[in-house]
Amino acid sequence: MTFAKVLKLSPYLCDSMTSGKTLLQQLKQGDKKALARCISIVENELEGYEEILTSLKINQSIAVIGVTGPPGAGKSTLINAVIKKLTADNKSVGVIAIDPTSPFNYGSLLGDRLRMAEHFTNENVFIRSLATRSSLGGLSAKTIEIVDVMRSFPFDYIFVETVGVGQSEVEVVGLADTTVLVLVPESGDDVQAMKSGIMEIADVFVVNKADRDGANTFIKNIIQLVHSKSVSDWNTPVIKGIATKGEGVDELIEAINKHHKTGANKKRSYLMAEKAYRLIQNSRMKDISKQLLQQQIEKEMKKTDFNLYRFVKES
Ligand SMILES: Nc1nc2c(ncn2[C@@H]2O[C@H](COP(=O)(O)OP(=O)(O)OP(=O)(O)O)[C@@H](O)[C@H]2O)c(=O)[nH]1
Ligand SMILES: [Mg+2]
Repeated sequence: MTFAKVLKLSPYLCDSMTSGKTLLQQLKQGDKKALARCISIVENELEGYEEILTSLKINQSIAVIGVTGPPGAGKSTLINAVIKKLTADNKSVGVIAIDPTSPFNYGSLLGDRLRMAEHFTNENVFIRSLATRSSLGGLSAKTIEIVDVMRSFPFDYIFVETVGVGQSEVEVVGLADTTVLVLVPESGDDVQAMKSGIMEIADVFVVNKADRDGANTFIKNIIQLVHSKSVSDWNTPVIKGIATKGEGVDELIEAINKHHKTGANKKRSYLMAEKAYRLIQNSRMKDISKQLLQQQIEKEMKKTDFNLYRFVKES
């Protein structure tokens, strides 16, 4: 389908589109309205969404930074402080805050909005919340697609905030070039429990809320763990932060830039494969529902020669 058709068919595209320019051209040129429309089309799988995805001119050189960590660790506050510095330096920043599906985190969306609100009017900042649809609670195919739409816009940096609970912080690795893990002094027990997964996923550690008791001891422990686990030639920084005061923000930006220049490129094909795997999984499983399987199985089980493996093979 051509974009002329997309423009005609999609209810999300309005008349204000200037003639001759396609939505994707506008996206590439940094039109925020076009970006918002493309995201809506992709998010809601409206007419023409596959055409948008297959025609994207994805800029692989944009730094995509995953920011993860336990609920309330200060991820949004930190991103907020980083945006402040980057935009003062005339950089453009996109943020996707992935809403946790758990109702316990429901309030955080509103919180994020308020905390980041001061940037909503800044033309170099684009913030979007996204509901994950992944039933596993991890990285959803939708998130991958929307980050790629964002990558087709001339951002300098894209931040993806996810709440790291169990598996999900491991899965964010497949999405981001650089993964920042935000911990707080109280995270001690969590780190012990999740040690193996956590150490491998993070490219940069931030121990936030360093104004609290136990921060220095916790930082020392993290540094020890990081060094004992280090497998690559990337020297994983452990940054002491007080996001509410903007402390540690310069160091974080420096670490992100450094990692983007050195470490990130090495992971590129690995990350692509991770994303391809998830997208293929998503598209192949699209028509498969457990409910339907149960209905079919109930019918098949009435036959005396029912065999699950034959059933699967024939499905
Ligand atoms: N004392 C102290 N409080 C902080 C610091 N950074 C953030 N906070 C506070 O911690 C609370 C949670 O901060 P958020 O930025 O919403 O944390 P988050 O990790 O984004 O939270 P979720 O998105 O809900 O997981 C807020 O009340 C912040 O003001 C810090 O460095 N020191
Ligand atoms: Mg948040």
